[in-house]
Amino acid sequence: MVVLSNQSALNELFLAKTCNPPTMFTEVPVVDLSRPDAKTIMVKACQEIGLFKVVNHGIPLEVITRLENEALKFFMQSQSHKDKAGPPDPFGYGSKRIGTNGDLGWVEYLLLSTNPDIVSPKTLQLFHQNPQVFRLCVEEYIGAVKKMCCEVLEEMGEGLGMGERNVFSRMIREERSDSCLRVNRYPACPELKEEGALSGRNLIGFGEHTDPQILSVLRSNNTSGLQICLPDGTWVSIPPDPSSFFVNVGDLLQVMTNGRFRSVKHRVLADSSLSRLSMIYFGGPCLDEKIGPLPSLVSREEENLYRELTWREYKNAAYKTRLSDDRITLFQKS
Ligand code: GA4
Repeated sequence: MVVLSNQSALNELFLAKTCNPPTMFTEVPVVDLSRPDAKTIMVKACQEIGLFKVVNHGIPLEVITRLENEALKFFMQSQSHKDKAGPPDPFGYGSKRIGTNGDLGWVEYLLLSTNPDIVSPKTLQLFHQNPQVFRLCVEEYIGAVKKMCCEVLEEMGEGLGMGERNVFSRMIREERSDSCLRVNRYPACPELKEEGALSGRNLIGFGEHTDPQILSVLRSNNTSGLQICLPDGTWVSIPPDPSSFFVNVGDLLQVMTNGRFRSVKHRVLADSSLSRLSMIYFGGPCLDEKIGPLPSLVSREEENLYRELTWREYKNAAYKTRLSDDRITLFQKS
């Protein structure tokens, strides 16, 4: 359980203004991966919103629940036990602190590399109680989500009319692809509904940000909390759906599509009575991959909006920023 030790730290987690109950976004585009119109719907969604929901994704429910249960078992351990697997640098267990630059959230989490060769001593600690089972569940889940992520990226390639459909997916399929898995638990915060100063306020679980990688694939339990920022600047809540996956565009995909796709700003708010558990796969390329607008996606009349950087350069710079910073400007041409 996350315990915030002092009132000032807690205060930092409240949104500046008390907001009205958030608007539920009922128009989340739905991509049925088994249908021929999947590519058209996802391209439109990436251009207009930066997020869509995937149904008929082919990932067995057991693969999801096996990892979810193992993660819950880990989070239910004592704080001192969990802390042995942290702090994340960058992989391992973390609580309240996000990144290394002072961001805080009402959240505890596990960050894991998807590369089985990168097993830090902390990650070993994490697998300590039941090493085989947890590890197998993580590998099984990553294998399934990565496959689906590549399928989505190939549909996108086709939907964008690119000659080769695997331009994006091959970056993720690469053996040295720098992808990661994050498991977040947002504990319920009963103080939000009790009488008193905290009641009716909004508590930040994970502050607003865009994801730096190519594509993020999220699955959560049935607790709401995820919000996205629409192009007009309004924040809306995404109704949870544990049987589906939510896919959002990351910064690298915005850059490669020369701004055609939108790396969507999102955040998570804590709930007063329900805890939220989400598992997010961040699909990224190899550290040495050069990223810039793809010539096949920039028409003759258009200008390149971004310069070229390797993922290593962008990632190193991004990790020095605060969560809410606009990192994509690092790519912008001066
Ligand atoms: C946001 C997306 C992923 O969760 C993450 C995050 C990372 C971290 O938690 O260490 C970052 C954040 C994320 C972007 C800016 C930096 C790095 C925290 C932070 C303040 C794992 C990622 O790749 O970038």
